Amino acid sequence: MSMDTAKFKNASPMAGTLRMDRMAHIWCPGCGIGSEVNAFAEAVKRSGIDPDKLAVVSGIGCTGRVAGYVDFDSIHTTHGRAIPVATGLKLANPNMKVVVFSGEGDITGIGGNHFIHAARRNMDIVVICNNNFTYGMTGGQVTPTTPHLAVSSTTPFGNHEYPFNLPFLADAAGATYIARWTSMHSRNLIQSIEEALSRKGFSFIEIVSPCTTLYLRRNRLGDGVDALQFYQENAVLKHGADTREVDIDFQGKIIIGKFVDKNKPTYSEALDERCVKVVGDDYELYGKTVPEREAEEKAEKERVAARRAAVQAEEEKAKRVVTKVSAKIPVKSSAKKAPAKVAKVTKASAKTAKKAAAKAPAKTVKKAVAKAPAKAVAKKAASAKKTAAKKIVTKKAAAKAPAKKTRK
Ligand SMILES: Cc1ncc(C[n+]2csc(CCOP(=O)(O)OP(=O)(O)O)c2C)c(N)n1
Ligand code: SF4
Ligand SMILES: [Mg+2]
Repeated sequence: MSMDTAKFKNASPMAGTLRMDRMAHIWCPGCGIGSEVNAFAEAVKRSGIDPDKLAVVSGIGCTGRVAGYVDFDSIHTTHGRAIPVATGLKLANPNMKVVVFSGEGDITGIGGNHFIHAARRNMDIVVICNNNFTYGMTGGQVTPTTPHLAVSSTTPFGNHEYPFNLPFLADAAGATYIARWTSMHSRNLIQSIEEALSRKGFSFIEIVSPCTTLYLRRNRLGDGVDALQFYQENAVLKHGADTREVDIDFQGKIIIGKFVDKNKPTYSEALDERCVKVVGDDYELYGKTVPEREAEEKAEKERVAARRAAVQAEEEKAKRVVTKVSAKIPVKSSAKKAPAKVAKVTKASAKTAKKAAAKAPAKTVKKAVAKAPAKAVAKKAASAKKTAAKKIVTKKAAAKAPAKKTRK
């Protein structure tokens, strides 16, 4: 790594939460995992959790690689075994916040049995599940969540199976916090992860996410931007929705929100309660009685709250600086005078751009739309159309002209 690259990486706002020395990452362009990891890192920062008391566990798969990019203690464990490893970590070190970040194949396919039992026990861990409807890393096979009729490498004629509805599965098994977002809903996702990190019990967050290379391409659903647009248009926010009614159909509406948030003794709390009843108040775990451990937990909670308040104060300060700077930026007098006209022109050019876009080759227009304002898009679309027309003429002429040479 050159000095400049190192400097650039260290200056990243994510330095300290993500391992900048390991960038660039392996995920494909448009894949949802990158933005989810960013949201996770941001949530950890805001939560006030001591990074030394946080562990991240991943299984195997594209999502499983998350463990290698976070700058916390982490384990990249075997396929389907992230939850049992996380359970072991939590039991051995109850003061640790333990997060599982893995794919739906890993967590609910090969690891499905561990998933339902950890939820049933209300194990005090956070499970973040990247649901991209496919086994991304191994070539796009069908998974337990692939929508009915979707194409995968093992269901080339459309999936004949019916998928799991993950929030319902988690709910039926006993999870005490259940939410679903898409990789487009970064703010909600940050908030939700922060909330899950601050509570006790089995928290499950599903993130619907595009696997651009295998799922989208095979189903002819466009690229990462198309997926985000689809999520924006088809996600329906319904906090408290009945988990029985949040199935995902192929290209249907996606119900998002926080569905479940309830209190129930965690596995360790229930164990303590039983043991105190049988052994008496002298019962100890790790050499400490229940009240001693509770006092420790309370003190840690106060430290986390103080750190969280400090982070919030920093953010507020940064916001004030931005507001002050933007207040100083002079506004052009022409922009001040004619807002109505500008709005009209923009509307008109958008219409022209839309018309042109409908006629010109899709790829070129998409690129232009992403980068340029409406007027420029119309121009680009028109020139793309001209080029396309030229090509057709050249092709026709070539077809008419006698072949000079025959290829051997
Ligand atoms: C015991 C075992 N079986 C199968 C595999 C092969 N394998 C590796 S990753 C993977 C699929 C992972 O899918 P998912 O969890 O959905 O993650 P994604 O790649 O989609 O993020 C499979 C089947 C393995 N590594 N170990
Ligand atoms: S194969 Fe799919 S899931 Fe894996 S990195 Fe690429 S887009 Fe993401
Ligand atoms: Mg997957």
